[in-house]
This record gives sequence, structure tokens and C-alpha cells, in this order.
Amino acid sequence: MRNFLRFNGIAVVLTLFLCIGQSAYGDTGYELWLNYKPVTDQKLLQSYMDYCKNIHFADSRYDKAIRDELDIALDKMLGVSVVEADKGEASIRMKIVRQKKLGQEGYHISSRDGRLTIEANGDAGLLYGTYHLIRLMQCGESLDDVDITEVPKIDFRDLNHWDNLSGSIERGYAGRSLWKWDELPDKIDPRYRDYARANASIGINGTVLNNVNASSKMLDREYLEKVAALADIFREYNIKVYLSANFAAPMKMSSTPNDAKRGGGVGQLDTADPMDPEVQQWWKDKADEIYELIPDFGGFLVKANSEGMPGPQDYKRTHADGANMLAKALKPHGGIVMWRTFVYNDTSVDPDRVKRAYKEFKPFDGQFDDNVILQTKNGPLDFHPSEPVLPIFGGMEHTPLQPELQITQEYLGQSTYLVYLVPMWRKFFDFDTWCKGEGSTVAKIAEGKVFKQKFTAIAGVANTGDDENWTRHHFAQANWYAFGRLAWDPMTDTEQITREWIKSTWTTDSAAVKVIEEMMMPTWECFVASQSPYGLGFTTRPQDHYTAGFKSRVNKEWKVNATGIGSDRTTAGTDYVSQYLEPNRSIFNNIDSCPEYLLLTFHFAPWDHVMKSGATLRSAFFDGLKKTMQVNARNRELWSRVKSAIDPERYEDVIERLDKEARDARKFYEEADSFFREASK
Ligand code: GCV
Repeated sequence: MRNFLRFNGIAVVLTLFLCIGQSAYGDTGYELWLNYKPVTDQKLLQSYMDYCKNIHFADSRYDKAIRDELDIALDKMLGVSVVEADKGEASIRMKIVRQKKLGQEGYHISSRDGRLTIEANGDAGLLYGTYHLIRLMQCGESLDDVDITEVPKIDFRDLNHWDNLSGSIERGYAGRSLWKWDELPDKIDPRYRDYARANASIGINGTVLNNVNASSKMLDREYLEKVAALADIFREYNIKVYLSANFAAPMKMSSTPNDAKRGGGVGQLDTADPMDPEVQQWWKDKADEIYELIPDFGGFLVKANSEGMPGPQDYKRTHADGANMLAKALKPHGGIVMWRTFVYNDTSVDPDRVKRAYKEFKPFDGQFDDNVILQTKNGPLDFHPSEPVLPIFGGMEHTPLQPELQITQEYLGQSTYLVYLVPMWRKFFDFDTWCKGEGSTVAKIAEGKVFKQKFTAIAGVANTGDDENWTRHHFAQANWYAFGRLAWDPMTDTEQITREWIKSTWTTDSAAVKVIEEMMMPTWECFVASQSPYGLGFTTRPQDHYTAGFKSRVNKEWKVNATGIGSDRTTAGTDYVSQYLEPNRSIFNNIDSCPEYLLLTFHFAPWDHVMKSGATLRSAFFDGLKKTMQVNARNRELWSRVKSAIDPERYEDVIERLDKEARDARKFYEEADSFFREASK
């Protein structure tokens, strides 16, 4: 094999030139964090070029993806091409080794004497190890004496797309669906591969293509063939395809008016009763059909008996009956069922909505088949800016739970506000449920370390669309990136994720990195203070979940009057606190020990309640309402400081977003301030 470096001197000179004059380097944001910029530090550049002189591939099933990525990355960052070499001579060696502790996806990167090795026990580990290596170079890290072992903490790390077959996206704020159903399977948009690359680079290994408010048509042969075409591409990047299934799909007619709107069933039956043998057979046949087209199909995600979707309760059956029937159909093929616990419509379950999901599911703990996982939103309401952890976490000892986080900012300023979600997700993962004594955090439950379970999973509701930069707001890309990194390991350090993202997306200029980090970090807390202070909950209009909607929420979702504000969910109120284990129950129940970020979720708190700062709730509350405006003004100023380090196109785009945020935040503030002043007299 030829063993020489095809070093393209002209390319390096050119790329360095372009880098010095950033303005010449047009950027749309399409590359996301795979924005491979020429390495300008001469010492690092030389060192990287030495390491990347030639590569020995391990003959893995991801070789093509690995090679393609290295081709792009090395060319753009170093101005060199990938050159293959024999094992003994290569400066980068990829190896499959028998190391069970690395699992199927883990890897070990090490370097010594100018040579670097990526070892993995399973082929996918080499893919992820390669992305890690590239990331090190993007972040300007030395490759000398590297010794990194990474094993994902969660098995199935999925994006959930709420994309409809029509091309619209429920709660999508970045254009239309990425999936061009009318063109598939014949025409393959190159973007599908870039989507897979981006996800693989952060460890995402599954994607649910369609909305949980699923059209039955998704399971039609016609659409399954289109799905198979996508699966063929994603498979090259270790990404499995899943589908949201409509529970009434076996019926020829829709079982509910809502389902009718979504296209009705695709089967020939008159029922979708999970105890009916014909229905069971229908799902078995459907599973066989799917696996014939997509042998590594991941399984079904199901929203049942929630917000008008059909489900087993329509036939007086339980969630367990429904989930297990699907599980049995998928089991022979190795598929799983992700059954959602976002179920709250039946007011007879409990007058307080936040209590319903727990009450619906707790009685069935331990009754689900072993290829079922309960996909559970982080909070009991619905992805609000600040919520307590849903007590299903810690409350169900015999059922695997899959956290569902929302990357798309439905209640968090959509694609207008810069809101960095990691601080919120950190709180969620760090929450101690106490289910097996102190330290039984959500992170550990998600990782399967608290209860015995066969597999673990996590889902993030995607914020992608067909906008050129995928997420409309350039900073919203950070939430997608961070979700992937946290799905890989929920305990990944926030600072590390943030800096990696900034460096691989924007710039490695250390002063600029600091400034951008400073912009991002306080945004979630400020947003909460302005739009849902102290865990108040619903504050936006039901029509858009964006503009101020206090009038339609007051006295329904929470109360406010001259005495105080909030919801009494203590033992003297709706008793929601009792769904938590001790000591959380007592901590939340007492207004003095209740964490302030949840004060108004659990208490109707008097305006003169004294906060930890010494201020009254009244003054803290009204001061807080201004916070998003303040952080926005500060961010506008901070952003101007990094102008010289940022390409003009994205720089201006961000200014435009910040200006829109300023206008909308002021409007929200004015309405909030006047409403609460009036209401609190
Ligand atoms: C997909 C909320 C959203 C709905 C969403 C639902 C869910 O209610 O507003 O758009 O539907 O959650 O998660 O199922």
C-alpha cells in the first residue's frame, strides 16, 4: 500500500488566508458544530498533521462513514487528505479489540510516541472515537499523551421528530420537515446524510421520524418504503429508525374523531382492542412487514389515550395491555416499545393535572414486558420553563423509564429567544429522588444504575427543520448538541459541553469563547424569572405557547390575588407533594424548605414571604420579570465584542434574533408587569 502524505500546500495557504480574513469565510450555520475551520496555531497544526499523516482502518462496518468524515475534517482543518497505511506504519491506528467493558459503542483513544490508536470492542465505537478525535482537534487540544475512555451511559439515545406527513412540524420553529416524503424513496436529499453525521458526532443512535400525534398512514407500505430509504442512510452512521405508531392503525375506520383528522387506520379491522386476536395478529404482520424492509428497525413510540390519541383505554384495557401487545409483535425482531406517560386528559383521575400521569401509571409498575420502556417527560406539566421532576422517576421500581426532554423550545421562547437549556437539564439529572436512599438521582435512574433493567433509553424532541441552519436560531444548535452529549453521559460537565460547542461551532479564540459562554449561561434562569417565575407554570397563550396569556391561565393553572400567588399542592392543598418520597415530600411541603425555583409550583405563597436573599417574594418576583430584557441587552453588548472572531453572516443573523427577542421580551414584560400589579394590588 502506498504510504505517503498527500499534502496539499496550496490548500493550507489558501485556508489560512481565508481564516485570517474571517469575513471571506461565508458561513450559514449549515455545518453546525462540524464546522471544520483551518487550524491556525502553527505548532498545533504541525502536530495534528504529524498524527494524521496516515491511517490504518480496522475494516469495520463504519469505515466509509469514518473515512468520509476524516476526508472532510482533515481537508478543512489541516489541508491534508486521508492516506491509508499498514497497521505497523500508520500514525493513526483503528483497532477492534476484545474489551467487553467498552460495550458495543465505547472506545479508547490513546497516543504515545507520535502515534495514536482508537480501540473499540464494537464497530460503532470506532465511529464515535473518530468523532471524538476530530472534536479534540476542533477544540485545539493536544493529541500528545492522550488516554481517553468513553462508554455511553445510556443505550438508546434518540431524537423524536414531531414531523407530520404533510411536511409541517408540531412545535417546530425552524421551517418544514427534513423528510421529503413526496420525493422519497427515489430522491435522496443530501441533507439526510448530513443529519446523520451531525447526530453520530454527538452519539445519537436513534431517530423517531414522525410525530407522536401519529398518522396511521405512516405504517402504510408506501411510507414504509420511504422510511426504509432513510434507514439505509442512517444505518451507515449507527442510527436506527423508529416510528410513532397510531394505536388505531389496524382499523379501517378511525376510532376517534381526532384520528380521523390524522387519516384514519390503515388496516381492515373494526377494532384496535389489544385483547382481540385479530388485532394482535395485525400488529405481528405489520412488524414482520417492517422488519422485512428495515431489518434493524428500532421499534414504536406510542402516545396513547392522550390529547385525543386512541389507545387501549378506548376498549377498557390498560396501558400495560396496549404496550405489551405491541411489545410481543416486535419482540421476535428485537424491537422495543417506548410508551409515553404523558397522559392527563381524564380529569376523574385527579382534579390536579400534575398528579394524573403518576396515578395512571403507578398501578402498573412491573406489569410491562421487558422490551417496553415508559417514555416520561421531565416534568409533570408539559415542558414548561421550570418544573419539578415528575415523581414517576423514583416512583416506579419495576419499569424502565426513558426521560423525554424537549430540545425544541415550545415554552422557552421558541426560535426567537436565546435560551441555553443545559442548566435546566442539569437540575433534572441531578435531582435526588431518594427511591433507593440518598443519591438515587434521575441521572442514575436513566443510566439503569438504580433499578435492574434490560436496557436504558433517552429521548429529545428535536428542534430541527429545513431552514438552512437547521434550527433557525444559531444558538439553538447548542441545545441539540448538548442533548446528544448528555444522552451519552448525563453527568458530562456543563462547561465542557458549552465550550466544546462554542469552539466547534464558532471560534477557538479564547477570549471570544469566554464571552459567548457568558452569554449563554444565565439565559435559562432569566427566562424562568421573566416568564414562569418560581415554577409558576402556564403563563403563555394556549394558541401559541409564546405570547403572554395570563388572563387565560389565572384561576385555572394558578391563583393570584392581593394576598399571594401560586398553587397549593401541599398536603393541605391538592397533596401533589405526597407523590414524592421522603425527604422530598416534607421539603416541598414546607414553604420555608421548598426550593425557591419551585416555590409557586407547590405553594400559594404570600407576597410578603421572605426569600433567601432577604427580599420579599413581591419584590423578587417583580424584579425577576425584567431579567430576560436585561440579559438580552447584555448579550447584545457581549455579542458585539466578539464581532471580529465571527463570520459576518452568522454575526448579523444573531443580531437579528437578539433584536426580535428584545422586542418580544419587552412586550411580554409589559403585559406581565401590568397584569400582576393589577392582580396583586
Ligand atoms: C405532540 C404538548 C404539546 C403538543 C404535543 C404534546 C405531546 O401538549 O403542546 O404539541 O404533541 O405536548 O408531548 O404529546
